Amino acid sequence: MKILHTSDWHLGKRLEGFSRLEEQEAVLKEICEIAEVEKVNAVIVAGDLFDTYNPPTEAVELCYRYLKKLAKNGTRAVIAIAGNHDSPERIEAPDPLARECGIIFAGNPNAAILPFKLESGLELTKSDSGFIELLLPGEPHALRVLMTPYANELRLKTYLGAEETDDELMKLLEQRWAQLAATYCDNWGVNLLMAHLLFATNAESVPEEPEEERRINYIGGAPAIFTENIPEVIQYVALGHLHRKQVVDWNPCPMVYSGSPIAYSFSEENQKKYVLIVDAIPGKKAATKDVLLASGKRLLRNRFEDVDEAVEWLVDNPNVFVELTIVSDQYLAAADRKRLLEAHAGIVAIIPESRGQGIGGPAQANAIDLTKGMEELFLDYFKHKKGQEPGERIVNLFKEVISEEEAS
Ligand SMILES: [Mn+2]
Repeated sequence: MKILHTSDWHLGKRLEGFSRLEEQEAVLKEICEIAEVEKVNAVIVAGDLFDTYNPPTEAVELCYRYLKKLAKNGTRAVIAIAGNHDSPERIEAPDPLARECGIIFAGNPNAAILPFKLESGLELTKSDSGFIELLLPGEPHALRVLMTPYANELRLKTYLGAEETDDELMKLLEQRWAQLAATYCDNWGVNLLMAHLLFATNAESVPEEPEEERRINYIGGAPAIFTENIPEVIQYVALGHLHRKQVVDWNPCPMVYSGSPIAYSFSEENQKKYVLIVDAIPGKKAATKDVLLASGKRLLRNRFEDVDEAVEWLVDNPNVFVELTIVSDQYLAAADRKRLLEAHAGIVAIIPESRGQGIGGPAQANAIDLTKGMEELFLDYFKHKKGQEPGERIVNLFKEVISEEEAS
C-alpha cells in the first residue's frame, strides 16, 4: 500500500504584497503528478490546508479542485485534517459532499466520519471519534488512520474529557491513541497516525516552530508529544505544522514532518521541499521516500555595499523573491531605492543598514545618541524607518507636537 504524505499548504498565504496562488496551483499539480507516477492508494494532508480561518475564494476553490483531482474519481482515498491555521468548522463543512468523492475531512479531534461505500470500491468500514478504517480499491489490507487535527486547549480538553485536569493533556491524548489502537489496529492491516501537533523525542529536542507561524502552545500540557508514547502497532506517523521536512524519529516507527510544499518565509530560504511516499505492508515499519518538489519560487536574502552590484545581482536572478540589505554611509537614497525596485519584480523588502552597524554588533547598531536634540533624533529615526529624509511638512508637524507636549 502506498500513501502520499503532505501538509502545510497554507493556500491563500501571501508574501507581503505578493500572491503565491500561481505557485500554489503549480505545486498542487506537481503533487497530483507524483501521486500518479508513484501509483499511491491514498493521500494524507496533515493540516494547515489554508492560511487563515477565512481564506480567499480563490484559495478555497484551489483546495477543493486539487483534493478532488487527488481522489481520482473516488479510486484514491484523500484524508485531510485541520491545522492551527484552519477553521475546524470550515474544514468539516463540505464533508458529506467530499465523502462522495473519496475525500475525508476531520476538523475537530472528535470528528466521527459516517461510514460510506463508493462504486470505485473505496469503503469506510469502521469509524470512531478520531479514527477511521478504510478499504482501498485493489488493496487486500485495510488502512487504519488515527487522526488528531489541531485543537486549541479547550477543544482538546473537551475531546479528552479532561475539564478538571490541567497538566495531563498530552498524557490523556496518548491514552486515547493507545485505546483506539488496541480496539481497531492489528497486524492484518496498515496502521497510521496523523496529527498537527509538536512531536519530539524528549523534552530537550522540542523542535523550533517556523518564523511567522502561529505557535502551538498548551498552557497546562507538555510542550510536545514524546515519540516513545506512540502505540507500538503504528507503522508511520504523518505530521504537519513545521515547514521544514524533518524526521522526528525512526523508532518505534518513522515520524515525519513533510514540511510545506513551497517556501513561505525567508527563514525557509535554503530548504528543499518534498512530499513523502510511504510504502507500508502489515506488521512492519513503513518505508519512506522523499520526492523533491520544484514549483515554488526561491526566497533569497542578500546584502550589498554597492547599489550597482545589487542591481546586477537582481538582474541575474529574476525569478525569485528577494529580501535585500543595502549597506551605506548614508541612509538609502530614494533614487537608489527606485533603481533597485525597477531592476526586479520580486523585491519583498529593502533593509537599509548604515556602515559600521554590522561590525559592532546589534548593541552598537541600536545605540541611540541621547546627547542629540529631540528634533535631530526624530530625523535619524525617520531616515532609519523610511530610508529617506522627512519632508518639511512632517518636520513642522513634529515640531508642533513637541511644542504642545512641552507646553502641557
Ligand atoms: Mn501549523
